[in-house]
Amino acid sequence: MREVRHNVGMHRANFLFRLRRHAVMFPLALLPFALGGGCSPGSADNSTGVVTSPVASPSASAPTASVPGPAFNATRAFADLEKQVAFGTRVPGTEGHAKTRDWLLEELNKTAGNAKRQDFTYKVPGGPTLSMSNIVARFNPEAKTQILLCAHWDTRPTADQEIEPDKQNKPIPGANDGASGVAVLLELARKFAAQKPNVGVQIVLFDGEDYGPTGDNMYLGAKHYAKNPAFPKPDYAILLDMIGDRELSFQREAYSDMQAPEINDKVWDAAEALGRKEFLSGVGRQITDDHIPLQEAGIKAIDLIDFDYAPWHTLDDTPDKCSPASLKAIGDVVAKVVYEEK
Ligand code: 1BN
Ligand code: ZN
Repeated sequence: MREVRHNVGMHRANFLFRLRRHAVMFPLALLPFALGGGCSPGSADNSTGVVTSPVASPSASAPTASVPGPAFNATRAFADLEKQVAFGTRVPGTEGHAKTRDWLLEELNKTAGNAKRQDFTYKVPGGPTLSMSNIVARFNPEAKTQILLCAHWDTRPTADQEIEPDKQNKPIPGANDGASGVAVLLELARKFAAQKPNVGVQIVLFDGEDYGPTGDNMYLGAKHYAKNPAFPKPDYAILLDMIGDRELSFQREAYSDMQAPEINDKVWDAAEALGRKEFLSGVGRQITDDHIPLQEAGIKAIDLIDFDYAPWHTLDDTPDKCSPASLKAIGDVVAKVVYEEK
């Protein structure tokens, strides 16, 4: 069994040790709830307002070949990834952080129309008190079924996986680790605004996920949200983290599969129906992430994460390591799950 918890000393060579392609079984009792530690372009039928995106389905077991709703615009999503990186590093207390926060609020207001900042502070042990903000917005508040979609928007202050000591204290660009999940959610919000799903969608962009250096000072926005939810308890939550890798492929995250296997099933079934080969069978590593505080608050929560990413927590986590196709793979699968809920 492999567990991935934050470890400043974890060497990149160690990180690159790839065991993740193998399925691993985890006994439920071992769930550690302690936080210390090829799609063609879409076609539009303007008479009905319904737009579908045909998807190539190479798998023989792929009966469904369309994604409900307007086409996921991968070019626009990737531009949103690049825009976040262009703001600079999104470390709490920096100019890039404040500018990105304001832009996220503005962008989500264009689609949901009700975006809000959920401000909170975090006192760094022996250091300053930092101002942080989760950004929240929702679609269909009146719907009975509610789904929470989330990602973190902050970036790590220290490139602790760099080999050269001089680089280890510098902040990471966070193209994949930070900007990718947010980019997908901003584009999904445009879809939901253009064609309403049957269910309610709560979008929460968490701050302070990657502050660190250890688990005690990470997942800060998710911990705050779990104690101070802006919206009623959702039926389930899907977290997107590090899903922009241009070589995207990942298994079910292990803690997700222990606490909410049926939600993983929904996602992997949608991926299979779309012929999405990025979604591998089997269960991978245990990764502590923003879904854990949600799980601890009693919300069924899964993390879609491709942790097999060589530039993780280095200065090389830049847009060229990511791709529009990867954002679309995730966006299409999550859209299918959301639009097919009743
Ligand atoms: C994900 C992206 N995480 C940090 N940046 C959470 C994590 C923490 C993943 C420790 C692996 C180890
Ligand atoms: Zn990180």
